[in-house]
Amino acid sequence: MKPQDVLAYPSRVLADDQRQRFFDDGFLVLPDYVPPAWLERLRAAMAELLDRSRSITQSDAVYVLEEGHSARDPRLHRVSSPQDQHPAFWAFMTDPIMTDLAADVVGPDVKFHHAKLNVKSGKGTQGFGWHQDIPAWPHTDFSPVTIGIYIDGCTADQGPLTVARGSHNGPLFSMYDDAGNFVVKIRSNDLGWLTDDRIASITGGPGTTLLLNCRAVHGSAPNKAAAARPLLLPVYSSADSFPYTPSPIPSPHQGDVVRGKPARFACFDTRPVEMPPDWRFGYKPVWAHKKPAY
Ligand SMILES: O=C(O)CCC(=O)C(=O)O
Repeated sequence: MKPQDVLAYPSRVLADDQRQRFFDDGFLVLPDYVPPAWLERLRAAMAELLDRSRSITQSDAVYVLEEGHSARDPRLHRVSSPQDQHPAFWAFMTDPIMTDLAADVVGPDVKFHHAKLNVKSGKGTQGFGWHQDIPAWPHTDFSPVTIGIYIDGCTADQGPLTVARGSHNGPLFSMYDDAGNFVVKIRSNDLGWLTDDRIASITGGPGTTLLLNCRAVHGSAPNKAAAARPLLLPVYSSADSFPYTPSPIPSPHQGDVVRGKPARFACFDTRPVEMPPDWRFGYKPVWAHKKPAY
């Protein structure tokens, strides 16, 4: 669904100016949006996953390990599809606290695509170079939104997510490197336009929530602080937005309509999108191309 059609529906969670700011800037920050009871539940679920990762010695389809990971001191960069690893995550992602919020920016019919939990353990080595998300999972339109929740909050030294204001209205950049690897990183010579005054660094207390349009240029530095910086990142789209390609982070829940009703017709935005590699026979994750990723 296109922004002008989304805006024709009444808002459920956001004030009108917040909604407009999301469409103008390509992102919106809601300080302390998720209440403590939910955060407690998510923390307990995350602790279980961290505990399970003790038996893992190499990054796999679920756990991306951070340097120094061991059974005694589990250290994670990411958990892929946390909603398939612990029911609390799926309960949260399908609760109106999330689906009504998503509806305010994608329209009343909301579809789940995928999710990850970027744990970013303390004193870490891995960040995320400047990139755009949509070339990794192209859709028929640009409605997909990532809703990021800082479970424990995020300070400036914890590698906060940084976003280039208004970049969702600019071009999509190549996510391939010169050798043809899909590295999900914009080449430095494509970033001449990125001046400091355009960069928003998203910090905040526990439960602070970020809505991020799928075209927005963003990234983050490694977490240099002692404490981990868990950021839960479910992705939703309008129900009438359909992915062109298999998801790099698959889930049995991909395509579930979590609010409203399924669409019978697809919405098309004909601005071009670079296609990712053919992942039908397996996904080579970004972290497998090089280390550290930032
Ligand atoms: O966790 C972060 O700091 C950045 C995450 C990100 O950019 C991504 O997963 O696409």
